Amino acid sequence: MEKIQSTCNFCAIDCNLDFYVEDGKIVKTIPTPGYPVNDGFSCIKGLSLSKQQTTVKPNSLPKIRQADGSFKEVSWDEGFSYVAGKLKELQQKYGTESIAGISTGQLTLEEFAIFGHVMRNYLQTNVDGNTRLCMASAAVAHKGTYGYDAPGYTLNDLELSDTLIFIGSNPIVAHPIVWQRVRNNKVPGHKIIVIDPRRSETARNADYHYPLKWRSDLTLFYTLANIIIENGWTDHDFVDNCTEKYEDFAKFVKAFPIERGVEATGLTKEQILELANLIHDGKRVSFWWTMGVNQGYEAVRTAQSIMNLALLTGNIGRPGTGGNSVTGQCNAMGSRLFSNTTCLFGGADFGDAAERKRIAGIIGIDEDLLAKKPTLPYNRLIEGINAGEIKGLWLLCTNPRHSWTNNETFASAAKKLELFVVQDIYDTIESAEDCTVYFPVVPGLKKEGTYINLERRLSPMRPVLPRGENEISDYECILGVAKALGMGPAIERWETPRACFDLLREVSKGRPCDFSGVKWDELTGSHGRQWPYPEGRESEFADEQRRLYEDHKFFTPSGKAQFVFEEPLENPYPVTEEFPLVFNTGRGSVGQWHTQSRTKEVKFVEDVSLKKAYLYMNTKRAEENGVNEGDEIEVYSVNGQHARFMVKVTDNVQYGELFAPIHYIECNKLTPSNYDKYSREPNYKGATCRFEKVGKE
Ligand SMILES: Nc1nc2c(c(=O)[nH]1)N[C@H]1C(S)=C(S)[C@@H](COP(=O)(O)OP(=O)(O)OC[C@H]3O[C@@H](n4cnc5c(=O)[nH]c(N)nc54)[C@H](O)[C@@H]3O)O[C@H]1N2
Ligand SMILES: Nc1nc2c(c(=O)[nH]1)N[C@H]1C(S)=C(S)[C@@H](COP(=O)(O)OP(=O)(O)OC[C@H]3O[C@@H](n4cnc5c(=O)[nH]c(N)nc54)[C@H](O)[C@@H]3O)O[C@H]1N2
Ligand code: SF4
Ligand SMILES: [Mo]
Repeated sequence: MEKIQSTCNFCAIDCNLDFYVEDGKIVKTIPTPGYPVNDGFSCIKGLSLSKQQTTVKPNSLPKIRQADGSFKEVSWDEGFSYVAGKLKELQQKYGTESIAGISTGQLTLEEFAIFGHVMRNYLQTNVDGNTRLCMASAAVAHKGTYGYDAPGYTLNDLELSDTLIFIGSNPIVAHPIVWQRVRNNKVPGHKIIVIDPRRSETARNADYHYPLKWRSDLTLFYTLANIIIENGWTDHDFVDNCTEKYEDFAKFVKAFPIERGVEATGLTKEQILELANLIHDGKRVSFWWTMGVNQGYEAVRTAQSIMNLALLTGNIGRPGTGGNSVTGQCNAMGSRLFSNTTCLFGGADFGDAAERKRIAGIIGIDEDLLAKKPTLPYNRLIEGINAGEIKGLWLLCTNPRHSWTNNETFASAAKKLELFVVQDIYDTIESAEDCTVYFPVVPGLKKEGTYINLERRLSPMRPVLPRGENEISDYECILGVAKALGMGPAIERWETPRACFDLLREVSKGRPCDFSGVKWDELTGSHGRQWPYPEGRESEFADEQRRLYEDHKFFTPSGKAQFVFEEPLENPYPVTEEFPLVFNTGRGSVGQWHTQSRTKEVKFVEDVSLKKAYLYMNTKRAEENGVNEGDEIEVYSVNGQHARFMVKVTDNVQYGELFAPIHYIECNKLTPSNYDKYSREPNYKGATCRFEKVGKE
């Protein structure tokens, strides 16, 4: 029996697992003991990865749609030439930007780098990723406050903090290992605080829960800042030496007296004061935010208002502190820096002349062939397809027919495309229904590459299972199309994931994310490596759990962190008489993953979760409307759509909200086409709605 260590490619924890393989089959999976992230633990999703052995069809070939609507199976070479030919033809006929790509934070570093190279550099067009649906707000917020998209914490900080504040974050369901680490916390009297309108699983297990009104976080955090400043609780030593714009910020938050906070959040004066005192009393306060913050109409400023509190109280760069964003997908951190979509490889702006020259030299192309501007954001791509401006789309490792906000807009777009390539491990996903080409690639268990987890740790994916006939990876598939496009010398240095990894190592040199000291072979079977890890200085960075900002130097030109703030906006979807309820959305259970294409990989999920869409309704609301557990309701959204759900009655949601798990396509039928203005991330948790009970047949 052979033991192969690899990385779980579901969530951003990037647990490492030891797969025991016999005769080409996984016979046992054990979370890697001693791995600094998950040390012998994992959740059910990682333990169930071996089910891909049976759920993913072996030896599949590409399929091309024929004139009569049927599919014809073709060889990989035919598939590559067909797609390459069509991409070029569309560009010639309709213009360079008439084709686009949508990528993901669930591929390896090497896979989205080569995709970004082919589509953004060589074909000079737009590629966005599902990272836009998830981490874009955090990325923009980090850049503004810290000067670079660099969350500074290490997971150890969860064990070292005396005051842990989770904001719009439900780790018990979404990041079980984060919760495991919280439970390992031995600091005497440490406090767990949750800020979430819903009494989420995490809120139910916390010491304090502040059930504020939806989208009122920004006003709450400015109010808290005002209380802290007025009471003289500012850490002046830190603020004076390490930050800029404090005076302006202090002046600005004067307009947020406690009454304003009470009015906006629905919390009492006593609750807000209690929270301010908890922050002040803590010696090591850490703030952790996730999608309840990132997915709003003023998400970037809200994320920054959290970082402002950390700066104000000097809770950064020390053990157990930080204004910390928790990442969602296994490699969202990698895609933010290396997908060539919103920044050059390694994080610089597209206009940075010195970086352009350096990067072009490393990857072996003419400088002019590097992408010249950030990609159009996701919503502009979908709008562009619906407007008939974009005619070709290459979609990989994401399922927007289900996950995109106001998802009927994707359904109509998919029907308008002349070329619609879907590259996935399951041809049954909703997005593949209207595709014109389907590329079946192998799952993570059969490929190699690198992931970067939420605390900046590079982690290896290594092939666990042998490949069958015709089985190729995403990397090889993209490379195949690249060659068929005639990229010639422009793709010569990209022959394998390992070669690509070496290019990216070189590219990262001198950047904040410098991982030039991480070698492919050394990463195999290792404890992973957090960036930065510069070549030649390995001994300085030998510690396995490192945090940034310990030296109090940030990545802004002045080296100081910035207070960034702005007057809160009007909610674009306030509750009204017509739409009196908030339509809150999020993760339903530990075993369910996003659009559920991979749920078949997870043990027990099929048995314990409902096949049909459901949502949660407050007990009082249900009683008033004569709705019982198991009844069906039709929900009418402010976006003009309606959909049917089964009701679960609970006191864990507020009277004014419905909570719909995202794992059913009905959920995003009802979410709005509305975005944060800086990050263009969808306001996924912000729709309003009304409902009617459906008579039982
Ligand atoms: N089992 C499982 N785990 C997952 C995933 C999965 O699909 N399944 N997906 C992964 C991914 S990609 C991501 S991004 C993460 C997401 O992880 P989380 O962000 O933790 O999960 P969500 O349930 O989307 O949202 C968290 C909370 O935000 C709250 N919320 C809604 N509106 C507001 C508001 O206005 N203010 C505040 N403060 N809170 C609000 C919701 O009530 C919800 O409890 O999970 C990752 N882990
Ligand atoms: N209302 C609402 N909507 C949301 C959210 C929310 O909180 N509320 N959250 C948003 C967030 S944070 C996210 S991250 C998105 C997620 O949305 P999606 O990315 O659309 O969801 P997934 O189901 O993870 O899709 C991944 C796809 O990749 C395929 N796949 C798996 N492994 C491989 C591989 O190795 N190669 C290839 N080519 N394919 C593979 C899977 O079969 C699946 O079809 O949803 C967003 N949508
Ligand atoms: S889904 Fe996340 S927590 Fe669960 S095993 Fe995978 S990486 Fe670990
Ligand atoms: Mo996500």
